[in-house]
Amino acid sequence: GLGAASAEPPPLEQKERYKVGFAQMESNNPWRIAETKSFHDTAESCNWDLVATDAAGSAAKQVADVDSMIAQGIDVLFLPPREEKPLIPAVMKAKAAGIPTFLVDRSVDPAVAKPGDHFVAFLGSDFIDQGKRVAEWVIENFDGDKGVIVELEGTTGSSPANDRKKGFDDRILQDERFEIVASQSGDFARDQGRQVMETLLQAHPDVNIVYAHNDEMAIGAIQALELAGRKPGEDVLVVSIDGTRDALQAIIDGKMGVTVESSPFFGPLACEVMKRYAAGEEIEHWVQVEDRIFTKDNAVDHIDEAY
Ligand code: GZL
Repeated sequence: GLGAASAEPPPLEQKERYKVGFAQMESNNPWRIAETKSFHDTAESCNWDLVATDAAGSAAKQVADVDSMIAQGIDVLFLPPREEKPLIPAVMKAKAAGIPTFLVDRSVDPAVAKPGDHFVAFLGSDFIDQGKRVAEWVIENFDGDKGVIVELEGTTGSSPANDRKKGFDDRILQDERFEIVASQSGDFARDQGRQVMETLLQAHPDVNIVYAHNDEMAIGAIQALELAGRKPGEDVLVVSIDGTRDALQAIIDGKMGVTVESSPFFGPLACEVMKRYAAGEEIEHWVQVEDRIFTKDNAVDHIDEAY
């Protein structure tokens, strides 16, 4: 079978140096690049010999990359699974190989793979809460009597896309002023966000709120809206998640209303949790990251630390 029957994740013995696998999914946006840099920047201070791969947007290649790391003999695996289901085999193979795995920034289908069993823990944000907080900001700050919403979804099948949709939709639809007239994936990418926004704008010229699951797509949507003669921040409200530099600048420029932080800087947290685990400590199944909210009131205070 794929994995040992034991309900415990494999142990991690304390060592001078650790051979650490980091199987990144892609590097096509500032968020991903900042996350990867965070792991490289942490390696020396955490005594890691880092084995880092990049799957260029392919879940299948990400699985293959994990296979090759297992073959090379890593001590521990940090995995940001691109999509909830296709990355399950990678988690199961690492467990079968006796390699403790930490899921970072995204998770896998909880019906199949469990923290404290198939992997040690998930390190990341509460994506449902992020979506809910964006909705609450819209409810609070949208002053029209009818909100016509276009939603730009993240990567299909990824946990942030699933949960940011659930969190936002469930909360916003509690207020009868709002209607979601279209919801389509832009794969968390700026240019796809722009293209999808162009298409949806044709179909829904009365749109006055755009909810993007990440800032890259929000920036793309702003480009599409301006190309069509709309005035983001005046006749259409753009809201999103991440806290990238370009989004904070758009907020300062009055083109974007809010972004809820979803920090990419996982290196230090990964180091701390790995060392606690190696020391034999019980690790909580979800090592949750707290997210700040950035609006016109505080965007300028945080732009220097943004990426
Ligand atoms: C969130 C992460 C998401 C970011 C996007 O932890 O998985 O993936 O919000 C990125 O910008 O593409």
